[in-house]
Amino acid sequence: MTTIARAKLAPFAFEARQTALIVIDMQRDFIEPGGFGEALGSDVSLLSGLVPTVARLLEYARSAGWQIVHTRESHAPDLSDCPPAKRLRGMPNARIGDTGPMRRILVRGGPGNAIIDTLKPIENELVIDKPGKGAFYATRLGEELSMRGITHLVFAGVTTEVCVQTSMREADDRGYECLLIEDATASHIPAFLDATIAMIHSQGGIVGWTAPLDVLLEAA
Ligand code: TIU
Repeated sequence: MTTIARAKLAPFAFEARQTALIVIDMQRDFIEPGGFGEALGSDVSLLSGLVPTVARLLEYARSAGWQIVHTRESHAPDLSDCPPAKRLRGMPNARIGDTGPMRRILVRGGPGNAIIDTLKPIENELVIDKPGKGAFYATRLGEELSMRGITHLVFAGVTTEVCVQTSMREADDRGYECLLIEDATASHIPAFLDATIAMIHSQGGIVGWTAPLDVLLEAA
């Protein structure tokens, strides 16, 4: 059992073999220019500084024997899993399924949809393609975690207030104990990162715990 005594709002205790690291959407479509992030009008340069911290977290989680899960926000080439309410967000000439500098935006199998090289999945790691913001909606993630006896989830990735927070809330509703690594997540709007962390702490830690990476590493 490992206990992060300095997690907020309270100590976070977990067993490595029941813990999964969920790395949300560290894809070229969000981190690099020319993808979905930019199509939504966001400054993607605010996300690239995050990569070394996620890489350190991933390295630690692999060495500790946690289950590793990578998600990709992605859609089928025929967009049958992309409702108009989602497709019509963003700029009119750069929507999901349109062709951009990294080929079709947010379409499964394209170069822009791939996880960035530095964080590439390795053998025995799960890759979950998700058509929504949350990692549980319309995916097999819940079944994969329950088959492995996972009870504790540690979250990282982008963007904090959209796919990371939605996934953490979905996980909380499903009974997982959830920890967000504060400096292993980023937003195009820095104030939203701070607001998300504050929301997690509010009401007695309403949807889980948070801690910076160094606090996790010193406890381990
Ligand atoms: N819009 C935005 O900030 N994010 C997304 O649409 N997807 C994820 O957060 N992955």
